Amino acid sequence: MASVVVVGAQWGDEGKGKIVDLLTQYADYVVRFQGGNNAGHTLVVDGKKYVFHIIPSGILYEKKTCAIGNGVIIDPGVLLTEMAELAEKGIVVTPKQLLISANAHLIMPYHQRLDVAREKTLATGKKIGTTGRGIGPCYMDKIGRVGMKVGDLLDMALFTDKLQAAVEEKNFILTRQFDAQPVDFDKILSQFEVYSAQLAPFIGNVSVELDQARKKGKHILFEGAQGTQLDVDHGTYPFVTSSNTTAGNACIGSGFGPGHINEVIGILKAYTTRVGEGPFPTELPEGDVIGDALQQKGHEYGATTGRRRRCGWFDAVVASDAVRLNGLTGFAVTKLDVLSGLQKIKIATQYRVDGESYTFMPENIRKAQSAKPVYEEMAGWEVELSDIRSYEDLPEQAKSYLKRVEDLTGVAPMIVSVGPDREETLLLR
Ligand code: 2SA
Ligand code: GDP
Ligand code: MG
Repeated sequence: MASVVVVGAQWGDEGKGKIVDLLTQYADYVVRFQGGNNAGHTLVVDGKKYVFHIIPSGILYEKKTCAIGNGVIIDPGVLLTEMAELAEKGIVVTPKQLLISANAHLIMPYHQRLDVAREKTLATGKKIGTTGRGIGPCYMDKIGRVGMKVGDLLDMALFTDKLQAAVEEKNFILTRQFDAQPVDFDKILSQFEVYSAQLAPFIGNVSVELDQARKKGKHILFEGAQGTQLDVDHGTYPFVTSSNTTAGNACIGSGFGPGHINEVIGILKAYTTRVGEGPFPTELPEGDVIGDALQQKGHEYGATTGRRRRCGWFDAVVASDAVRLNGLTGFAVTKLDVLSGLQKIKIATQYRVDGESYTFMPENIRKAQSAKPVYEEMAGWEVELSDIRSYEDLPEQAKSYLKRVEDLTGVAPMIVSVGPDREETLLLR
């Protein structure tokens, strides 16, 4: 296995959590490298469901180490709640099992307040549809060099000093620019003193740890969050998240050298979903019979916010973007079971925009918003797939569908998922 990166190939929620959990059996380390608790990664093991927002999806394996890299932003309250919920289920997360980078940034209460306040002021059509978890404002502070770091929790004099300046500035913006409530310095400080005591044993140097592990021949799995089209540089900007969701960031966001990555797996839903605002060329809008059927059969609701996910046909333009931007070496195709029962299945092979053909997502947001997909149609299949465990047993039409995805993107599926449970999986290589 060596070093493997797993990323979302579409707009997130492709089933990364499930596939990372599955692959963890071959790994020694599972590492988150970007995003924060905007992510919602769902795992189902023996019928039991777990949703992780900030803890890596490898945590269910007692003998593996999970790491949260420098590229992640952490809301300590959410992290501690997630740990407490796991403890209630009998899984006690120890510092041996979870290492948090001192260089990761902290999502502060004012970040969340700013996120919500900014969204409120944006007009319809301009709203991003964020998760309201403070992601954008936190990354703004990081890039603006005024962020609060996890490592600051180990030096409360430094923390207090930085917090004072931050609260002063943020309260000015909250009250003057957004007409929102200010935050309370003393309250934040006392809350973070508690977090400091609780999290201190988990804080360390992820980059050094991973390098030592690599030299000992350990296997490292990098777990992406969100998806390729939500990448702040390469996605449908400004309708993106505020981090790089593509595979290159596995290295930057953990301090692991690019020369040591061996494989990049793209998680690809057999149809497309998007939650939040922004372009979605193959969308079957709410009210469309097939779109609604996919939404219901696929239980397409946000794993963090509970929002209804928009659904649409498979988009080979989006999948090909993911192949190029991530250097994908394989796909894990998920939720193939959701397509059962459709007489015809459509695949978008290119877009038409202002009389021109596009085989990649147009960079111009107006063009991306007006892109009209060109479809080809394939035969569907009736049989339900969730009990199937080998590729050979799939209906011929499902095999043709997978083959067509491979031909259109140049990358072969290596895993096919036919249900949420760890067991409901076909390994192709
Ligand atoms: P943010 O909060 O600043 O990152 O939002 C910016 C855009 O990024 C989208 N985004 C997501 N898209 C899919 N899944 C995500 N995680 C949750 C899930 C989402 C949920 O697993 O379902 O519960 O709603 C995720 N996180 C961020 C977001 O919708 C905005 O379009
Ligand atoms: P992630 O953010 O990429 O980890 O994905 P989410 O957890 O947000 O959303 C994926 C949803 O699909 C979860 O509810 C999973 O349990 C579920 N899921 C994953 N793979 C499959 C599959 O092959 N079939 C079905 N029916 N559900 C799946
Ligand atoms: Mg998700």
